[in-house]
Amino acid sequence: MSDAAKQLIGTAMTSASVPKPFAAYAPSNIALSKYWGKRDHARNLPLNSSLSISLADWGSHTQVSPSDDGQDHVTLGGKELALDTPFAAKALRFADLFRTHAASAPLRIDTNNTIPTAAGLASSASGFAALTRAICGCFGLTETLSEAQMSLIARLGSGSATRSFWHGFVRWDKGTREDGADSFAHPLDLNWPEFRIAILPVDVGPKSQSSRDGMNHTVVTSPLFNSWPDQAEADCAAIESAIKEQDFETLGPLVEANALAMHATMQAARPALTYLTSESWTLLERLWRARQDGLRAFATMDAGANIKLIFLKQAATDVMEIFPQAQMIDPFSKP
Ligand code: 2P0
Repeated sequence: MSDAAKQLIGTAMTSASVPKPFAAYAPSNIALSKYWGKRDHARNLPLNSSLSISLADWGSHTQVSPSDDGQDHVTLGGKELALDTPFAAKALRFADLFRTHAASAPLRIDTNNTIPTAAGLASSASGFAALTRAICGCFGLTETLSEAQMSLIARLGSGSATRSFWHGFVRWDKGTREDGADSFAHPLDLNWPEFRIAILPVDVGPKSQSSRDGMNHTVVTSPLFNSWPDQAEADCAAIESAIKEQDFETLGPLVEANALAMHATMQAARPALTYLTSESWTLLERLWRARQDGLRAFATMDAGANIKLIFLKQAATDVMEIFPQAQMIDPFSKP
């Protein structure tokens, strides 16, 4: 069966120019309505739509250039990586999608992440989005391919990368086509300057299980997963409406409920999968107690132990007092 992303690349590469160095940036993102479960593994096609907020200047800077010694090179944070390390191998496998049409193009891929290591946030979303932009720029395709088309292509690297092409709120429509032609993201195109995010780091080490494996294990073994895709689709629509109305009192509870429902599907998997640790739950309990005392902040959690809070600017002082370790992000600040 044909693949829409590969077809797009193939068509675009017929007008590729001689490779030249090109640097790109993409922000990381946090899903407010989660992507959890695939209908197609090879294409990272999701079972449900999702909606995220981008993390402004927390993301990935990637430069792709023609290599001057005939060999591929991959660096991360200024350090040259062996080409068989997972990061280098994944980046080159992705670059190969383009190079099947320009086979003799050895490349240098230099990536620097600006996400504080202490925040413990995975960067595959910003990494594959920045890599897609930089490869397209290197081959002179930035006029040929739209942002939406690049979002569709980045999906082949990592699902969450689909949402990392814009600042602010971004929705990834699941699409229904088998070739993935209608599964890409678009920005909601609205400003909400008071909107804030705080990261509460819990465990900044590598994940116990990759989200890719965790997702698949949940889909295959969790008896609670059956109810997830419809619920997630409904949550995504309701969360989009609440954002458009800038109705935080509706948005916050929906975001928290969506994250807890995703984690419930994992806990019901056989054997159970849990990314949340006792420290995560302690923080959630502290949040819930603070909410009873009037704090207007809500939590979301991904495939890791860290807690992320959403709130409005007026709650920032209280959030910092209750959670002094919070790392604050202003997603609509101008970079
Ligand atoms: C999300 N996560 O919507 C969800 C919530 C984790 C929990 O997208 O297999 O690394 O590369 O498509 O994008 C993490 O999954 O998975 C993720 P692949 P990805 O942000």
